[in-house]
Amino acid sequence: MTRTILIGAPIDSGQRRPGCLMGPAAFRVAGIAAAIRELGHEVTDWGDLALTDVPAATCSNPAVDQLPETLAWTGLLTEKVDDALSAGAMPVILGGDHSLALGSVAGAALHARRVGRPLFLLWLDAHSDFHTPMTTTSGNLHGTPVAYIAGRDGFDAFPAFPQPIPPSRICLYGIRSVDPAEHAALLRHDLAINDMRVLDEQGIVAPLRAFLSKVHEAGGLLHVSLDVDFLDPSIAPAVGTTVPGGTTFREAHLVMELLHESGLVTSLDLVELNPFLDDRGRTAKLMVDLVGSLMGKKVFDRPTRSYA
Ligand code: HAR
Ligand code: MN
Ligand code: MN
Ligand code: MN
Repeated sequence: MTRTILIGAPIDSGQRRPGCLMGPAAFRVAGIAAAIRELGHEVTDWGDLALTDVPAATCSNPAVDQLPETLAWTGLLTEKVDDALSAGAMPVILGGDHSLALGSVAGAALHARRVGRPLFLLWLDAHSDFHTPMTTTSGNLHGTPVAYIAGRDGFDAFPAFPQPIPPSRICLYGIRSVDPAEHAALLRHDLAINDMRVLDEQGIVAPLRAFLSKVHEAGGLLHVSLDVDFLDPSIAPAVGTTVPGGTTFREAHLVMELLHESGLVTSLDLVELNPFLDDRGRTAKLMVDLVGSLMGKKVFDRPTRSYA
């Protein structure tokens, strides 16, 4: 039994297409609490967070959009995710665009530092999100969290990341859209880059098992950040930044099943769902089904490989 805490994060300051702020409501309508509870877990819903105060802020790249809002959300999420972990629960953050990971992973890092365990990051996404506020050309801060988490320079407007995750503990999975500045920076950092070419060639299982073994051996905490566009747009249309060639229904479920079996996941983001673009809730429902697999839903209860 896992104690889970749902944290609604109606954030859409990380990009310019309205709609992600309806994400938390759509996850609830699609039955996320019941789906987790049915599997024997405890669910507490902290409701939706709200900003009370948005201090002015600027940065030297004029392209950067909605910096003050994103900074305020980052501070709030950092605190709430740390609180949920410190209460002994698994926070499930209902986004909101991917800029929320600037805060959610910072909260996990604060907690990891306090308990003296290494934090690992699995980034399930079409995008590498490795821009800094200095390199982004779109100005959309949802394209920057991995760089912040890895401790790259260029985040002067942000609080220093609590304890940057060494790139060797970060695994990008499913990527197929990388901008030139991100590409150049990725070549200088030692992240596990499992782009779709790697997954086509090696299969969806082997690179994930290799990463999970590392987490297990290090006694690590594992934050999983699931972007809707990790999935192929044909099965998950409700996202503003679709990229063809994503994971299939079964590949995505298999990733979630392996994560469950590992017993290693300690916090989870669900991001980039834009319900305004959905087709009768199918993307929201698929995301909830995937959470079910991550929390232990299976067809047959056969003995499984454990990392614990
Ligand atoms: N790399 C592009 C940019 O920085 C697109 C980023 C899109 N990011 C997300 N999250 N949708 O992965 O603008
Ligand atoms: Mn706190
Ligand atoms: Mn993303
Ligand atoms: Mn993405």
